[in-house]
Amino acid sequence: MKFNKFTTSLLLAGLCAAATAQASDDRYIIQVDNSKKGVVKALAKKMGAELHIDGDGFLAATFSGKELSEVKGLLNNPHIKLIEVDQKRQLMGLYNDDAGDPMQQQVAPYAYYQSQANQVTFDANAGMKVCVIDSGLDMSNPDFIWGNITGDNDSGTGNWYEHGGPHGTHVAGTVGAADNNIGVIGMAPGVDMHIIKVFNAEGWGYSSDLAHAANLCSQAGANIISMSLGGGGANSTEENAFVSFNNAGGLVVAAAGNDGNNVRSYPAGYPSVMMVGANDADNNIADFSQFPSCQSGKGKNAGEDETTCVEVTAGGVDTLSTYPAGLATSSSLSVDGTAFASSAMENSGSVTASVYFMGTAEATDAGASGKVCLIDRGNISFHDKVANCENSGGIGAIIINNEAGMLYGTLGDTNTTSIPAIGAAFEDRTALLASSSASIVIGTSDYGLMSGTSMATPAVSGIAALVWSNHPECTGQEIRAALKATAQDSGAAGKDVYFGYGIVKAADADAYLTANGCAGGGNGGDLQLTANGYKSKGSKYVDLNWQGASTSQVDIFRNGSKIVTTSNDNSYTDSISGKGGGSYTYQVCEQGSTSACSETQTVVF
Ligand SMILES: [Ca+2]
Ligand SMILES: [Ca+2]
Ligand SMILES: [Ca+2]
Repeated sequence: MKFNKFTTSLLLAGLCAAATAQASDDRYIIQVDNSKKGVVKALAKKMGAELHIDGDGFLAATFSGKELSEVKGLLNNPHIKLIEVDQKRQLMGLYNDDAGDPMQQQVAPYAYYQSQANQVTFDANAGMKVCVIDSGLDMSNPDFIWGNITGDNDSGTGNWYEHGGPHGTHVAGTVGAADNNIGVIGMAPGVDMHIIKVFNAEGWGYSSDLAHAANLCSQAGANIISMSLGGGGANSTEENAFVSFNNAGGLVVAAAGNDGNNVRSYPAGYPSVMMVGANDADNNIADFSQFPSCQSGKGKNAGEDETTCVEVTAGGVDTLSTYPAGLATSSSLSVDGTAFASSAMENSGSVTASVYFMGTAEATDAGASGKVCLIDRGNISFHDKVANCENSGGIGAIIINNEAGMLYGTLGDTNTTSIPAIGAAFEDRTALLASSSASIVIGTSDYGLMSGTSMATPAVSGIAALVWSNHPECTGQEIRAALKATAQDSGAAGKDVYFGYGIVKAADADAYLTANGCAGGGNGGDLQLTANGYKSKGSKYVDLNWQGASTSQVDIFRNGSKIVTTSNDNSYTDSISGKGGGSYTYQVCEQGSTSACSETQTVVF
């Protein structure tokens, strides 16, 4: 049932990847009183410096071949306040994680800013509750308000508050990690959550199915169900459970899947469930994010149905969130006293030594003995490079990417090495090769990175709770429509199969609901529906009449599921098989839309 690529990037990369700086060779900043700058400039030039910037209260200059201590010695002048390395900033994403170590301070993940969660205040008194159906939430992580969290145990998977792998803990943190002074921050910080543990490291273990889990969410009073899981087959029992949840005013969110193809996964593929894809920090689609077509039905019933494909996306590439305590791996790298971005590859430990460049390290090299090996990516496996370093007497390994960006990787399932090995960014290669000594630390953390539509899904669920908490009078389907109406178009212009409507934006959705009310401001504001039920010869019929739709065909929904796409001739008669009474809700929407719709009308037999 669950995606087999859930944990594509389970291994944690350096937590400060986006925040560290590179010291460029021999370039320094000199802080000096403006009135004395002329004197210092002359002195610096005399020492052979190449002046780059004559700034307000500072100079920036290159002193070729000279270290910081040498420059300080040369420029021994009372007017100089400070001399420091001129840090060269790396290219960053459009959105970045906060700088710092989440074990020491709170670090907001990039998606928090990308989705405007920082611009909307969560109303904890609105009664929002998110039900997370996943692998449990481990109580060892300190970044949750545990008094707001409940769950259901099951004999198949054990206690909900003990993890069955870090996935569920990571997902829950994205929804609702606390706003405090440590860890990360959820999209709806501290929101009430109900945890249903349906799988663990051994796989799917729940004694029943998602329909049962959905009912437990409903019994717990949840407004939102968040499912970072999925699989191939549709199942009417499951689908009915989600339709019922929606009809009671709820919202159901699920992951599109991580296979990078156009397969439609379930539960996300059900019309009742909002399908979420993943984007990165630069507003690009994740290469793993599935993109099923929006075509559904066969023959004359075939048509566009936007509820069967990706509706929106959120950040899901290298997402920083909570782990069971100590289960994440963190790394740090500094060379000649300057911190550089890194990613932990394998083996824990802390080493400091001179560096030795081994090229691509395709053979052992006695020169590496007692040193930290600097190794270029390419030609042979990461594992064999590290093994050649270790077999040469090397005590640590830094593998440098051979293309732009950070090198993320592991040494594989049959790792025979024991020395700490980290990845480094290609952009830092020159500086690393020019360095003399390096310190590598690989340790454990309570916070780490994962990638997947599994990470984008709780972002959308949390944003829905955040927005909804400010508009508690709205239904889940109205929140869903508002998130789509205000999503930022990305990728190909207009709605597309990768992004759906685009990247969710909390502040824009909040403003949209404030301006337009729960029904929104779409074309559907004018769509009026009446429904009249009657029985004839033992069968139930409902005459539907509507006005105000602008498309040539309309979609008709019964109990939250589309029953037909029919011509926009203002009337349709639905027939319901089966004896007995019952209550049925109807809605008419412009074709392919779930936002340009009439109000819901209910018929009771
Ligand atoms: Ca926190
Ligand atoms: Ca769907
Ligand atoms: Ca688009």
